[in-house]
Amino acid sequence: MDVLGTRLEALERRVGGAADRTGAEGLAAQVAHIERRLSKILADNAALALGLEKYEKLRDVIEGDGDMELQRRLLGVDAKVELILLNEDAPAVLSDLRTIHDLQSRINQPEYAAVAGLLPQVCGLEQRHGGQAAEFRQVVAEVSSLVDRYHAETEALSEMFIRWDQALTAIERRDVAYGYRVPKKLEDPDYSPEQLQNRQQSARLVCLVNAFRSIGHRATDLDPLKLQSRQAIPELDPARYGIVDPHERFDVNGILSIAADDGSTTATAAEIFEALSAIYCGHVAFEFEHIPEMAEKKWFADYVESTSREGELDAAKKRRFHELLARRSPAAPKHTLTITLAAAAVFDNFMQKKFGQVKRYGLEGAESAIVALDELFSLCSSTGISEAVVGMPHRGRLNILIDLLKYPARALFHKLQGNAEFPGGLPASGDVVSHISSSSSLSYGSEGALKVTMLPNPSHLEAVNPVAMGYGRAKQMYLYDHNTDPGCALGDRLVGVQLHGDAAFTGQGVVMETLGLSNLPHFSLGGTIHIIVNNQIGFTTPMTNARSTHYTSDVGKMVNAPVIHVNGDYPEEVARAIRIAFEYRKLYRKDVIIDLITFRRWGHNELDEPSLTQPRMYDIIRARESIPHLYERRVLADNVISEADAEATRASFASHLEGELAASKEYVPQARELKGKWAGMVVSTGATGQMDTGVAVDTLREVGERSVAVGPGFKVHPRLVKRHIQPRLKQLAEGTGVDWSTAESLALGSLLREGYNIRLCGQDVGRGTFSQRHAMFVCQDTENVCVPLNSGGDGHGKIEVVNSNLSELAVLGFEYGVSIQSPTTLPIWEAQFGDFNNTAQVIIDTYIASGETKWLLQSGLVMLLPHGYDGAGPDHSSSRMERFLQLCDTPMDVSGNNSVQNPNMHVAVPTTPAQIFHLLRRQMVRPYRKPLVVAGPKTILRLAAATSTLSEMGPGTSFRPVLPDDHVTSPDKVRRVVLVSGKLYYDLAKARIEQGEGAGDRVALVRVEELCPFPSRELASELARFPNAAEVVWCQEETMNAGAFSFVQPRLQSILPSAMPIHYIGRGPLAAPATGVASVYKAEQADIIRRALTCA
Ligand SMILES: Cc1ncc(C[n+]2csc(CCOP(=O)(O)OP(=O)(O)O)c2C)c(N)n1
Ligand SMILES: [Mg+2]
Repeated sequence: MDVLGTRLEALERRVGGAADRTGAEGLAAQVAHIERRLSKILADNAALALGLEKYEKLRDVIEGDGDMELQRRLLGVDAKVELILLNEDAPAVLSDLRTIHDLQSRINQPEYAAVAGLLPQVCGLEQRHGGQAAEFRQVVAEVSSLVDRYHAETEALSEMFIRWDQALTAIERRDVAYGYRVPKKLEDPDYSPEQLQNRQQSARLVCLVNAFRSIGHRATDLDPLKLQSRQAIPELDPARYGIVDPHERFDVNGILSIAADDGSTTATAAEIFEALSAIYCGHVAFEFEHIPEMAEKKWFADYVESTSREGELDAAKKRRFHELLARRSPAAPKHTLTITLAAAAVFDNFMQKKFGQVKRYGLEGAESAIVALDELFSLCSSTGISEAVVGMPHRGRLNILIDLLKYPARALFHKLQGNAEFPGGLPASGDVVSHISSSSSLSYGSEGALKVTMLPNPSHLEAVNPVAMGYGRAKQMYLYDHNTDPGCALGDRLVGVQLHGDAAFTGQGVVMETLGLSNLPHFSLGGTIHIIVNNQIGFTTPMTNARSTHYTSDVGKMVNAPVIHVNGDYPEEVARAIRIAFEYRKLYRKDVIIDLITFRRWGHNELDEPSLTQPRMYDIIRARESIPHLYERRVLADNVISEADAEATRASFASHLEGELAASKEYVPQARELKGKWAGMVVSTGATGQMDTGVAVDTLREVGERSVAVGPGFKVHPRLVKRHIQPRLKQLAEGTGVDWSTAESLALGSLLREGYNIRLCGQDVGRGTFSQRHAMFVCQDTENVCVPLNSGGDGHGKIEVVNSNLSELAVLGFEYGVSIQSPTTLPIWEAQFGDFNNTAQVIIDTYIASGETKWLLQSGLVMLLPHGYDGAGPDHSSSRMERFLQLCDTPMDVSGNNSVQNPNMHVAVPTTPAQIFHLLRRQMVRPYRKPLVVAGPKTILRLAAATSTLSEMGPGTSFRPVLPDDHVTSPDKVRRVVLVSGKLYYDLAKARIEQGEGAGDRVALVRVEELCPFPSRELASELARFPNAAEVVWCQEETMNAGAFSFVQPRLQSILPSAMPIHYIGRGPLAAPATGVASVYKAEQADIIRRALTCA
């Protein structure tokens, strides 16, 4: 065969092959395949129901177009993917789709259609002209070029489909339940081939640059006290890498981002060394080499190198870098810094003079922290962020509140004069000034306003961290749910800010736990900016004793957060550190840490004498100039301001403070307004009594059926179909035998139906520790997750089912943060076993139990704590309800007027499914929010005797704090009333039946289902049913020093006739909650039951 013939054959093969792969038919087949997969995702993912509607509408429009069948289908696919994108941040898929559209429409162009028709013509020409005709050559050339283009484009199309397919598979495999948000993922930029070649050729320089990037921070000037001296680091010596001639020229392209003004990338060894020292060993230092992602590391190095500060290189380069810096993020004008710092100094002096005996935990020595925040807030407002949520400790809090957050100084002075921070008549005890919170709207020039919320904090350092995260997340979810921009990614609108003390950051475990939440899908905020106000001391503890790590910030490396150390003496550098951190977070939506190295001018507080323990450190501190003065000298020298300006700034602020002090005498505190999302809520008085929390039975059936319904193609595990779904449907159909898990899902589903949102969080809560809940199903084919309760549609709330990481302290703090943010979200935290709540004790004591009393902040948080003695040993038996009861502020005497109680939290021990149904609903239906602690069930989750009917949850029903003994037919015969809480009731009831008539008739078993508030009226009326009862027994399976006994006894006594004794029947006192010996457990349990039922 001649050459042309061979070529023709090859052309034909290529056309055929390309058409097979991705020609019109192949394309249609692939589209159909992807359509099917998307339909499945849509059907499986109830959260997308809303979007589905939008898609249907869109399809109607496209269908009107008729003949463009393939395009219509592609558009349909596109719409579906966009729906996923509403919940799934996967812009790469969308951009692929756009490319597919482009390619596809080009393939549909007539020139491609002609390809097939041309080929026979070509063959005919060959036959007719024997391969000689010029016309023939021309046609072959045309066809050849067309086929080449077709081939190239179909190849690209084919690649698109592969990538797209992979992206879809990734989406399908993820937990796509409501609330899941994929962290922002960026392309991995690699070096160009030329850069790689340059790196190979200049390997010596690569080594030197790497050394500066990874350990340059050890050779920096970071310490304002110069206690830590600069170290000579051998690895930073160019000679070590064979770079000995300072004049040797290198091309830095792909090695170091210090291009000259004219774009030239060559520099001498000396210039490079100078640049590296300036960038990496100045007053700012970086740690980013530990970041595992190559792209992030590369970005970080490029950014800090190319935006390196003025004065480090020659004038031309300075101009270039200044321009770059200003373009990326406007530099803080010098005079702004001066005013802020001067204000801080004035405030501190003023406070010292007027309130010399007050512990302010002032910022002196770390004034740059204000600059840091100011720069951060101004960057936020210039980049579309509308909310900042700040968690911070005592240090400098008052300065920041007054100087930056517009907290009214008169309110502070009023409080400092010994007055309350809230109006009289409110159920609040207040808090110290170093825990004050605020919410203010800041505006920076013409940029949008930024709302800054500083949360109240307890004394327990760092405990606020997870609370601030939870609060921010709840706000963020609200912004998303009400956002019309589907492309809105995590962190676009809200930034988390945490300030830390150096000693606390290294010492407190909650820091590690909270950092551990930062990149988890249901917890992430899209990056928190951490600022460690590192004054190199914690109370009297020097850093050598405060941490085992080299840097204060080292714990941040557990989440691979980059760290920027900065010398607090240089406010402009501090602002630069913030800009870098801000840019990093903006791009990668992850946490970043600024280690702001400062000092503490006074003692731990202003009344302490620091020289008792740190005489040499304080010699240095006393001898040195303050940061505001230092900086003022610098800007005066630069002629940025005049001395008169500086004085005027100070005088004006001082006179403002004097005015505020005068106004504080007349200041009348305002109550925290229940507005916005809290509008309609009231401050509880305890007078609401029991509310109707029942729901129409038909509605319950509908909700119950929905709670186990999955889309077509979603393969639920057969065991669950048999043991969970079918029994639930049967219970709903029959209206009886409703078990715990069903009742719980009816409560949740009915609340969702009423528009409330729910966050159900804890370890393995989706399935449930005892494999009882199954709020989420996992497809056995794809591992896709489905939360059936989210398929409610318009007007329904959403449930975010959060299988948390193995943390209690941070996770509970997080959920508390959610609870104080939104009254329309029901946050439920479940401990794996009840006893694990004790690792979160700080959150319970300082927030849940006392938050409303201290700060008038309401919380509707529910804690579900599996509890009950079943021989599981000392730890898993008890949720330690005694500790919660001890924290309750309900009175000991609950007779008469005291029977109306308004305690700080509610503690319940429900024993029937209907009871948990009502408890959960009550949390939302009532017009105020109170924490609810539930000592929950384990063995009775599946106990036939512990089931309910649907009618017990129907209209007109409510939670019953006392369940009367309905089995007693002759109340007159009752000689002993046994009061009991929890599952022990079922053991007693069973044994009583076994005893038969006689002994059994003489004992009534009354269940106390809510311990706090103590149900005095309900109990009194139940006790009154037994006129011949001679004694009341409190029976519990917990040990005598635990359980509810010590809480119940005085309160019960206050409603009983004084002659009526209260007997205790239960285990004796024991240091451990329960025995670990099975036979001992059994004997004890039998003995308790025998004694409780034995009466004269
Ligand atoms: C959990 C906890 N433990 C102990 C304390 C007591 N305490 C209050 S401040 C402080 C020192 C804090 O040092 P650092 O974190 O460096 O902050 P700084 O006061 O130096 O700004 C200590 C030990 C506390 N408030 N919280
Ligand atoms: Mg400190």
